[in-house]
Amino acid sequence: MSELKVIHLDMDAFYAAVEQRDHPQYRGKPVVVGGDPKGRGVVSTASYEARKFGVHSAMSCKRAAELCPGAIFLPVDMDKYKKESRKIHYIFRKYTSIIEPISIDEAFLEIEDGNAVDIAKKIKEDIYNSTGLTASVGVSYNKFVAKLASDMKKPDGFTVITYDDAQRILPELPIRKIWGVGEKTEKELNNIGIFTVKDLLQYDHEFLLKNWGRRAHELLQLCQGIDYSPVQIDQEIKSMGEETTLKEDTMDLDVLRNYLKDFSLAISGRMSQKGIECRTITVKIKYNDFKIITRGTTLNRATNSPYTLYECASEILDSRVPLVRPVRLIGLQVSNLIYPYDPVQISFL
Ligand code: TTP
Ligand code: MG
Repeated sequence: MSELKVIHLDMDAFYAAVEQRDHPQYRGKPVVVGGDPKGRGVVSTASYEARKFGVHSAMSCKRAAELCPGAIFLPVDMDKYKKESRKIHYIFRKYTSIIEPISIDEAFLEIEDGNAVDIAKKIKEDIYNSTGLTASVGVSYNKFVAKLASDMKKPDGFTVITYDDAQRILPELPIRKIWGVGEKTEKELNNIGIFTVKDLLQYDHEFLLKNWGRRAHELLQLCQGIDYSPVQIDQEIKSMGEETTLKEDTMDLDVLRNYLKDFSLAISGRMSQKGIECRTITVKIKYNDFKIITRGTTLNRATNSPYTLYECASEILDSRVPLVRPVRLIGLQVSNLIYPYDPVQISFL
């Protein structure tokens, strides 16, 4: 169980690093990729120089420009990042067949034969030699600890955490570092006096299990460095969507369009985080008699732009959804998903 065999790799400031590689004049400077400084759009990522000013992913570009007035704003060049992502995934495949891609720049690898620490070093070097980009790498005995490791010395980090190291390191960590502890759970735990992993481990386990059930069990396991989740090869989802049952049934197109606008933004955010694009966009409507209709469009070119999603969705709503009765539910779904590291495209490298 404590054998070091899992590697987690995550590229550093991925989109910004690609731009700095391709434009030497931007190296060492605060670079923000995504949107523009006039306040349109959101930050996809920021170089480490810009992060010192507090700029981070998903922040509005307007806010980023306020925090870092000298920032260089660059548009997202998805095709370029996808090409790099494919190169990186191609490198992974030279070393192991057990790969779980997590996003455009991140993956778990399991090493069955050989020394995972040596192999991880080789992969990191190989990535740098073939792309000129740095990855932060963690090696450990399970996925959870390997990810903690890769995050520890970013950027350009290389961290190995053994089982004994984990027993020493984990108790000192803030509880937020544990998988599944988001803002909401962190608050709940803080409210009962739990701020660190040690606090949780020392808390009355019976109380936690009684009140939180399975969630507490999982949390206690992770806090002790236990994670049995396997590195899974085929984790690709086939579609993503959002839907809402309306507070009041409606036939008002503006109200329905507004939902589609929100859904487009939310889905596009989730797609761009994973570097996924879609070709099919589907609107779902449930009328107040519970009859459901779905109408979709397939595009020639894959996209993850919120504007394109919204344009297609509202076009479908306007022209292909008869408003014969009040609507009680509206949804938007994207499918025909294209993954950034899609192996069929390797021959184009
Ligand atoms: P991350 O790995 O989360 O971030 P990063 O590589 O830029 O920085 P680091 O790992 O060093 O902390 O995401 C990878 C890429 O995914 C990122 O370069 C841009 C894109 N992305 C978005 O477009 N929107 C987002 O909200 C996030 C988090 C990432
Ligand atoms: Mg990254």
